Amino acid sequence: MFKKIFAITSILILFACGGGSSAEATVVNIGSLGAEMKFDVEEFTVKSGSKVKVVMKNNTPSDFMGAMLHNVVILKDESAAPMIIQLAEGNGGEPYADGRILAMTPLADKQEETFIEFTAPSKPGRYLYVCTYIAHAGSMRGYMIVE
Ligand SMILES: [Cu+2]
Repeated sequence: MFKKIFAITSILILFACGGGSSAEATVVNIGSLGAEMKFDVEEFTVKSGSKVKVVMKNNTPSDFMGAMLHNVVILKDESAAPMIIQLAEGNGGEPYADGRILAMTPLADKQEETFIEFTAPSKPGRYLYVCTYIAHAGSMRGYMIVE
C-alpha cells in the first residue's frame, strides 16, 4: 500500500517539476521604432493559453522635443478598438478599464521600459495591439497571433 502511494506521489512531483519550462513566460520585446510613432515589432506569435511577457521599450531619444509616450494595449476584440482608443485619447492616452482589453502596459516615457505578463487566449486568432497615446493608434499597431 505504502509503495503504491509513493509511486503515485512521485509521478505527481515529476509532472509538477517537469513542466517547469511551461510556467516560464514567453518574452516578447516590442520597442518604438526610434522616435517614430511605430512599433519595431508588428507581429508576433504565441501559443494559446501560454504565459506571455510583453516588454515595451520607448526608444525615443531623451532629447527629443515634445511628448512621446507609448504603451501596448492588446485587445480581445478588434471591433472594440475605435471606442477604446477614442476614450483613451480623451484621458491623456491612458485607456479606461475595459473587459475587452486583454492586457496593456503602462505608458512609458522616452527611454523607459515597461512590461505586462498575461495568459494568451485559449482561442487561436489574430489579436490587435495598439498604442493608445494621443494620435498614435493609426500607425502604431500590430497583431499578436495565437496558435
Ligand atoms: Cu505611441
